Amino acid sequence: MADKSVELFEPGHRACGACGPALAARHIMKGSGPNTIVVASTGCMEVFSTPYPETAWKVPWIHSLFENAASVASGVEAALKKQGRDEHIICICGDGATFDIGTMCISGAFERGHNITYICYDNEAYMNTGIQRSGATPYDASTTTSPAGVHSYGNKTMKKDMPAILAAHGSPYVATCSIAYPNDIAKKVERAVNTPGACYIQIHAPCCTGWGFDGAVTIDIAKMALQSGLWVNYEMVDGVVEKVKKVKRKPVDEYLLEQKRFRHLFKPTRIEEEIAKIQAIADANAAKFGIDI
Ligand SMILES: Cc1ncc(C[n+]2csc(CCOP(=O)(O)OP(=O)(O)O)c2C)c(N)n1
Ligand SMILES: [Mg+2]
Repeated sequence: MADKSVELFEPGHRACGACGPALAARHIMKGSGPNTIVVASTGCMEVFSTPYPETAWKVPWIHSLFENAASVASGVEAALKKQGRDEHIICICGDGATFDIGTMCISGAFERGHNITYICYDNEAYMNTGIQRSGATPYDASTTTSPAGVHSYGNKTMKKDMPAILAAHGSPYVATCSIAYPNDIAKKVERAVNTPGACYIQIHAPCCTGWGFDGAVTIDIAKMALQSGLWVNYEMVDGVVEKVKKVKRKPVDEYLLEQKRFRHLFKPTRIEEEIAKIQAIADANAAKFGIDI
C-alpha cells in the first residue's frame, strides 16, 4: 500500500497557478508510490515540471517524443522484466498525445499486454502549443483551431471515447477520475499499478488558461463537470462497467457558463439549439452509466 503522505511530485514547478494537470500529477504519484518510473509525452506537464536542469519528480522520469510514450514504456517494462525487477511503469500524457498522435503506440502496447499503466490527464485540448482542439475537445468548445464565430459554434466533433477503445483492446482495468476527487485518483492508480497487464486511467483536469476561468475555481469547475453529466467517474474491470459515481444532476448551463470557451453559446444571445445538444450529450451519459441519484 503506497504511503499517501509522501509527496513524489514536488511544488516549485512552473505550471500556471491552479493548474488541473499539476494536481493530477501529485495524486497520481500518491497512488503509484516511490517504486515508479514515469514516462512522459511532450506537452504542458513535461514542459512545466522538467525545465532543465530542474525537475519536480522524485522518481525516475523519461521523456522521448510527443507520440511514443507507450512504446518507450513498453521497452522499459520488457527490459526490467528480463532483469526480474518490479517497478511500476506509468505513462502520464496529455489528451493530444493520447487521443490523437500517440494512439497507434498505445494500441500496440495494449495489444501486446505490457504490464504498464497509461494515464491521460485530459485538459481537452493541445494546451502547450496554444489551445488547439484534440479528439478530447468537447462539442462546441471554442479553441484556436475550432474558433467560435459568425460561421461556427466551435468544435464540431464529439469527444472520443478512449476508455471504451482501450477496454476493447482487452484491458483488465480502465478507469476515469477527476481532480475534484483526489483520493479517488490515488485509489484508482494504486489499483491499476497492482493489476497485471496494460491498464488505462483518464483524469479530467480543467485548464484555467485554455478553458478561460478564474484559477480560484479549478476544483469547482471539475465538480460541475461531474454534476452536469458531461464527465462520469467509473471503473471498468475486464470491460464491464463498475462503481459509477452517482450525482444529483444539474443542467449543463451552470458548467458551461463558467468558461470562456463556451461563452459564445450565451452571449450576445443564448443559442438554445446548441445548448440543447450539449444537454443531450449529458443525458445520454446519464442513461448509459446510470449516474442519477
Ligand atoms: C510530432 C510533434 N508534433 C507536434 C509537436 C508540438 N507539440 C508539442 S506539445 C503539443 C501539445 C500537447 O497537447 P496535449 O498532449 O493535450 O498536452 P497539453 O499540452 O495539453 O498538456 C504539441 C502539438 C511535437 N512536439 N511533436
Ligand atoms: Mg491537453
